[in-house]
Amino acid sequence: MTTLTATETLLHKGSGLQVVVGLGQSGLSVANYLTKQGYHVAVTDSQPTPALAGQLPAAVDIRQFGAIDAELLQQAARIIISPGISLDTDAVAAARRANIPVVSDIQLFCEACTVPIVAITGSNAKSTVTTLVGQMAADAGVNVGVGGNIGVPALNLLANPDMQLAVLELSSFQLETVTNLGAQVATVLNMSPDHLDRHGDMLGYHQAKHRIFQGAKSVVINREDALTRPLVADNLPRLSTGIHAPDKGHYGLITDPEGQIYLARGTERLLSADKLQIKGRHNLLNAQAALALGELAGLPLDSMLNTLQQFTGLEHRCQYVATAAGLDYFNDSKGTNIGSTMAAIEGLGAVYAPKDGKLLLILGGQGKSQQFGELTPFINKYVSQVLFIGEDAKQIEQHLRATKLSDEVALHQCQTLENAFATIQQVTISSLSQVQAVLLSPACASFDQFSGYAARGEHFSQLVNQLATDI
Ligand code: UMA
Ligand code: ADP
Repeated sequence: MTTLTATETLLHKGSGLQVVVGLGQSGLSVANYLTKQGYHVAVTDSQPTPALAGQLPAAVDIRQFGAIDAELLQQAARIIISPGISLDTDAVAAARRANIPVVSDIQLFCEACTVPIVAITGSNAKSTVTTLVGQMAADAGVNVGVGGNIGVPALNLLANPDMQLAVLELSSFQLETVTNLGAQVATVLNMSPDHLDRHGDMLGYHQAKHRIFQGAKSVVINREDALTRPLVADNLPRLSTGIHAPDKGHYGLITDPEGQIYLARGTERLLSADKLQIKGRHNLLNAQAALALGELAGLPLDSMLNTLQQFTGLEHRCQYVATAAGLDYFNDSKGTNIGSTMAAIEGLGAVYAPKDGKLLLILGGQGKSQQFGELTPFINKYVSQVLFIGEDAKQIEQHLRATKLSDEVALHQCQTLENAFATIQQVTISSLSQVQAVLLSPACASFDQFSGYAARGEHFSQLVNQLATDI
């Protein structure tokens, strides 16, 4: 971070009250950053005693907890809103009506960042691709900062004065208040319904995601998903990814006459798919996206291909847990929307189908206004048992029943993961059961029953491991 002159500090102090709304990880990073810059900072949060309040810098002298303080917001020169808080929240909406600017921590970051930014969003695969690009850069000897929605607030990256490249995972929540991000390379990896309860509809969600392209110097798009293409700035350098053989210079897949699949750039075969430790067609797309982003950020191809072969994937994403009583158990707790669950069913289903095996799928939690009937074709093809848990379980069952669900798929209401495990034992005991694998890929948020997807995945893995040791 550049050191401020006394004049700059004075200017910041005189530029009015900066109100931080929400004191989670990003709110704390903003309070730290702005107080160091000499701004007058206030913080407000709905919780009476936010857990991070004790870590606030002493210079933050206005702390309004227990409700988002509408009067405080009206006194703001600028509001910095946390991603988890909707712009429609009454106090925030009133401040916007009063023409008070509302930005996210990402806006402060891009205004202060002097190194190139690789900006990554999408409905799914953000963390996987962000981690891969970050690792590719580090392996190529670049001093890289990796942050954003992935769990490290972006502003914290500025503490590294030697950073040469910033790789940011960005959510639609973070992007909806960002203007002119100016990334070296930006991508929307894929688009499927998610967070519709917050954005209203697909259009609102799409508009928020596409703010990532504002001011971008180059872009990566997914040829199979028209919603990933920027609507403006058509003349920018762009690379594309896809499941078919690519045009010259672009990324794709080439299948040889023996059926062997290769990651390819134009006609050049880069790497045989079986050299990757991450599996499934969706991961071949993720690998391509990372290569394309890396290329546009100036990373060397050979080094990127080495990184790809070492990468074992992230926890809670189609992760094999154990085999118990002849069933393979997979934890895809990060499958929190229908797009990710489709990818998981298709990816794993294609592994068991040639062995006449079917999947048992555990679905449910908070449904975020999605249309679960879109899962039906995937369930009909690869799944014989669906177990429902969580708050929206009944509604999800209704959605599936309202579509052309095959009579061969059995549905069970279980409420909790514990009950689901009892049901698994009942329904798979028969020698007629075709189930060979159990997949937790809930297509829902977990907050009705867990502190987050990681806690849900860990609980699932504990239940599996208990089962494996009991047998
Ligand atoms: N709060 C209120 N009023 C409200 C809602 C929340 O005051 O109506 C307060 C809470 O009391 C809490 C604070 O806001 O004190 C939490 O803020 P936050 O929900 O924005 O969470 P942060 O801790 O700041 O974490 C955020 C991202 N969280 C969300 O977008 C929900 C983290 O992404 C991100 O890693 C972090 O910033 C650093 O950039 C998490 C996430 O779940 C992983 N993201 C969603 C997703 O991936 O689907 C978008
Ligand atoms: P995000 O950060 O966008 O949530 P993750 O990399 O954490 O993405 O993966 C989230 C979920 O999406 C996991 O269930 C994972 O298996 C699934 N997934 C990964 N890549 C893809 C893809 N290309 N398309 C659809 N789903 C995917």
